[in-house]
Amino acid sequence: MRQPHWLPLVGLLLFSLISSQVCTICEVSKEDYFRLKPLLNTIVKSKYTGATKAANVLLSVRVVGIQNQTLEQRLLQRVRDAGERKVTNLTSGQLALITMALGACHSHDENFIHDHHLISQLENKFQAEIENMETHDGNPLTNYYQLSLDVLALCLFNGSYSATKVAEIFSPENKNFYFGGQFSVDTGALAILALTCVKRNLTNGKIRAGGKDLERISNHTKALVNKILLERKEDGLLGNAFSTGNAMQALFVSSEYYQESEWNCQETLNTVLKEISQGTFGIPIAAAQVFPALMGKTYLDVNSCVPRSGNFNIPIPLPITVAPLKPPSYISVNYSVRINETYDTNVTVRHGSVFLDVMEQAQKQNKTVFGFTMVESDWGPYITSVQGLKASSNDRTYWELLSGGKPLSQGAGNYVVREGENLQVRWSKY
Ligand code: B12
Ligand SMILES: *[C@@H]1O[C@H](CO)[C@@H](O)[C@H](O)[C@H]1NC(C)=O
Ligand SMILES: *[C@@H]1O[C@H](CO)[C@@H](O)[C@H](O)[C@H]1NC(C)=O
Ligand SMILES: *[C@@H]1O[C@H](CO)[C@@H](O)[C@H](O)[C@H]1NC(C)=O
Ligand SMILES: *[C@@H]1O[C@H](CO)[C@@H](O)[C@H](O)[C@H]1NC(C)=O
Ligand SMILES: *[C@@H]1O[C@H](CO)[C@@H](O)[C@H](O)[C@H]1NC(C)=O
Ligand SMILES: *[C@@H]1O[C@H](CO)[C@@H](O)[C@H](O)[C@H]1NC(C)=O
Ligand SMILES: *[C@@H]1O[C@H](CO)[C@@H](O)[C@H](O)[C@H]1NC(C)=O
Ligand SMILES: *[C@@H]1O[C@H](CO)[C@@H](O)[C@H](O)[C@H]1NC(C)=O
Ligand SMILES: *[C@@H]1O[C@H](CO)[C@@H](O)[C@H](O)[C@H]1NC(C)=O
Repeated sequence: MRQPHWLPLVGLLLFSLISSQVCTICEVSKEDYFRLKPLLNTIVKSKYTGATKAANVLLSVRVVGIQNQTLEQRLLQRVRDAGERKVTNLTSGQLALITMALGACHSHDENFIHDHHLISQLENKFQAEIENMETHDGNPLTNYYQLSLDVLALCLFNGSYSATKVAEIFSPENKNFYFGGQFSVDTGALAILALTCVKRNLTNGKIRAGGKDLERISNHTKALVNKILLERKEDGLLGNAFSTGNAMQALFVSSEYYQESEWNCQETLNTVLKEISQGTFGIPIAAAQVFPALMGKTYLDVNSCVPRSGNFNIPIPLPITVAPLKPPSYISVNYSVRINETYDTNVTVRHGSVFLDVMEQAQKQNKTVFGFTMVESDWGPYITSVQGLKASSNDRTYWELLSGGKPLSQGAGNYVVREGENLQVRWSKY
């Protein structure tokens, strides 16, 4: 029996309809896996003390499919510790990351999520964020990056949340998408992942909602995608090197909202590979955040992991760089604290010192003027106060780090200072 001649056409039409829904993904080819080796080294060699850092890394390790039992057990131990003991002290986003890491890839730790009621605790923390917004001029307890993580985790692990509320708070004009007037690519990217998950669940018909929510969520996603594409730099980075991995994930899952000509994925990928070779992602959290996208994976894949074939451990001859033995040399920089007034000083530190060394040196000179406090975070030391003046989420205030008047894209613990530089910590509003 002959098939009607139009059948293949229907097939083609269906195929193109479906494939337009499917993500356009570029990923590192197998021959280039060796270029990811620095990321892997950073991840396996690090000591993990903080639970959320371990969670972020575990999430990536699982989503990417890195097979290393020793590493996974080490990370898991840290993450479980936090899930058992300190849940009340975690921020909402920290708990969301821990939940996603434990739940990723249907590991046995899913029972842990259930036994320790992590989902209902996350629902409460998300609720508390929203209540804080209602009482503090729209400011959440933490930030929208974390609210996005919350919605993502609740959506992926069948927690309850209101799609209407999500559609309401994630409006792209909301001030929480901006720091000092600048669109935060990381924040927008995580929001797109969260909104996409919610949208998929709405279209599945598994959760109830009006078509209005779906339409608003689609509109928000499209607007956020446009904002990310506007932050594309000449070399293809989206925002900066540290936001690019998150932004790639977002663009992978939202390809129905932009034209292929609007984003050259391969160019972005190549630039990220170049940044890897320059040591840009030298801290585990940075390596963990960029890794999934390079393998064409996103956080939405946590429930459908496929074990990796091919491995990153192709032995490659590492160039042996012998550091020349030089006597320690010193450099001096101009360091200032700006509140309403500016207090400056000339600080001398060893060559190769970081911003934090400068701050400590200045603090020794004059504790009243240059005294500061910090907390250890996943990205390193976060400066919380200078001259006793404390940063506050409720007031959207923080201590901004600058060099030559320009904000730095690294923290005090990682930014290496240079001779004659004008460094500043500035009391700022975001
Ligand atoms: C929100 C946010 C902020 C907020 C934090 C306050 C708040 N209300 O939440 C504000 C706007 C104040 C901020 C400030 C800075 N940030 Co910021 N921030 C973020 C963002 C978008 C989310 C962080 C988060 O909540 N993570 C999730 C939770 C679960 O993890 P967490 O570890 O508990 O989160 C805390 C820390 O991350 C800390 N934090 C936020 N930013 C930074 C930066 C550094 C260097 C450190 C050590 C800690 C830190 O605040 C979070 C909330 O308490 C990330 C994006 C990303 N990809 O991670 C950028 C990000 C971490 N920030 C970055 C930078 C560079 C800074 C600044 C150094 C900018 C500057 N020039 O001053 C300052 C920090 C200065 C200081 N005082 O030490 C970079 C770090 C890159 C790197 N290699 O180190 C990121 C990755 C953005 C980017 N793509 O460039 N940030
Ligand atoms: C696996 O992880 C452990 C612990 O982090 C590390 O010591 C080891 O070198 C890793 N193995 C490989 C093959 O990367
Ligand atoms: C939680 O935080 C409080 C106040 O910061 C502290 O006293 C308490 O020891 C912390 N609890 C845990 C389990 O870390
Ligand atoms: C969430 O619910 C869906 C459909 O009801 C189910 O297929 C899925 O396994 C559930 N996921 C988790 C993590 O419980
Ligand atoms: C919601 O969507 C996520 C991601 O597609 C999926 O893993 C989850 O099972 C869905 N939940 C429900 C209840 O459909
Ligand atoms: C979504 O966007 C379309 C086109 O810009 C607009 O007509 C529509 O009113 C928007 N829908 C909602 C619910 O905001
Ligand atoms: C040091 O920085 C402060 C604040 O930016 C500036 O006022 C001062 O002129 C600088 N000093 C020198 C020697 O450059
Ligand atoms: C800075 O000056 C303004 C205006 O005089 C004042 O309202 C504000 O409290 C001052 N800020 C600080 C941190 O001293
Ligand atoms: C800072 O101090 C060093 C050493 O005391 C000196 O060589 C340098 O000229 C000073 N720099 C400035 C800008 O005053
Ligand atoms: C610190 O600086 C302040 C303001 O310049 C000054 O009044 C104070 O005497 C200084 N303290 C020390 C210990 O040098």
